[in-house]
Amino acid sequence: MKKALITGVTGQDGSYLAELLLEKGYEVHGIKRRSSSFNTQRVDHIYQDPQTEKARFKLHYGDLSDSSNLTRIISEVEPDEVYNLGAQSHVAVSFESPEYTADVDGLGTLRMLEAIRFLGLEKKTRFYQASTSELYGMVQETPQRETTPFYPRSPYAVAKLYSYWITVNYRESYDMFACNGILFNHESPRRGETFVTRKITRGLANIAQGLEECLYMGNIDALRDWGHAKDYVRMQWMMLQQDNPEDFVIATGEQHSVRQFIVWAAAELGITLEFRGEGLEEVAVVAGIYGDKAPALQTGDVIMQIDPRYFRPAEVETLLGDPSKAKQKLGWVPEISVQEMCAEMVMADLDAARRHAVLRDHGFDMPVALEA
Ligand code: NDP
Ligand code: GDR
Repeated sequence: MKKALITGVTGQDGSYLAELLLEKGYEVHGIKRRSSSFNTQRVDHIYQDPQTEKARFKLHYGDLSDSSNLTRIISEVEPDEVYNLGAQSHVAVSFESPEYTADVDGLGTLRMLEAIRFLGLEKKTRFYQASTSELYGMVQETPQRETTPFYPRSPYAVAKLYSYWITVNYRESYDMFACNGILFNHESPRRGETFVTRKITRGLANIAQGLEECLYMGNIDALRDWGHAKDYVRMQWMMLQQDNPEDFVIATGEQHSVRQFIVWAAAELGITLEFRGEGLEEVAVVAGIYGDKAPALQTGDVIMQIDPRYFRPAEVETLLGDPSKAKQKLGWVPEISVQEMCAEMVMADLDAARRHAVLRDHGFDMPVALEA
């Protein structure tokens, strides 16, 4: 039985990847951080009682800032495959916590690679690094491919640039099977609530049910190449099954604006929108309502405003990936379209909002977390 170790197992990708590897018969080990509240919601459904002899899903406490902890876990598990998905993954937050982000997203990768080497596992353990389209930042070529020069635009992206190159360096220096997946944005109902797609689907679902009044957004003209996380974790696994380690761009090859995503999400709720005003004064107004998914709204309601708090000190305006290499060499093609993904996310958030609304209507005060 193959053994895999996933850092960031409690995150969006970690949870889908753990599911995929369990389905494939792996023994899956994950590193979770200690937190004062439960932080395993995304993997609770695959939790297995460690007392059970046959348990194939095992969690270890750990942190990418702690070398001795990582070395101990890797020495205990002796994994065939390591997926380094753990990170402070929010670009805007990286401007607020640049040093922590550099430590975890940059040096954390070095700690993992060095632990593998130090333990003499460099010929056994294959390593996947969660690299990112943010490396392209101020884009030098469109669409972006494996050979496009990098120009990072945030502390997050600069830290990930270090991780990209240290992964290449360990491959070249020690003949390790180490690969970078340069993944463009990918989303799902499990996406963190403060990333733009989830903020939109959750915010609009709450507004439709009368739990929130207005969505406050930053740069809605940003352009992204969005795919579904399920498709992208499949590719993470495929990259470690090749004969030789290589880096791959993973993207859909389609680009849309944040504004377009707002329109799609609203349409899933039966709301048509009209954008009025310009720049910081721009708002989205309800132009029509059909169906029964937005009982709290009326024509003319303002449901989105621009808030300069959500602008970043340096923005990545446009990203569009060219996944040709992944298609040609690995036969990978994304199966879920961005519109299907948006619909799935809206429906999941609408379900949650309806549950909240029922509790509210029966006198149970259940505050909805609003800070995004
Ligand atoms: P999430 O933010 O959903 O998950 C990040 C995971 O990393 C969580 O499990 C988190 O733990 C964990 N983590 C955070 N800090 C530490 C730390 N100090 N030590 C150990 N673990 C830590 O991210 P995604 O699942 O979306 O992304 C996975 C990886 O892929 C990340 O590295 C991200 O930067 C990268 N990436 C993501 C893309 C995307 O569009 N989703 C695109 C390209 C790259 P906790 O749950 O406790 O917070
Ligand atoms: P990104 O994702 O920065 O691309 O990083 P995010 O969803 O945060 O932003 C995408 C774009 O939307 C604009 N935007 C807003 N973003 C947020 N979060 N909140 C807002 O209110 C808002 N308004 C507009 C942003 O300015 C940006 O242009 C994600 C993360 O998953 C990284 O870890 C990963 O490496 C990259 O995708 C690829």
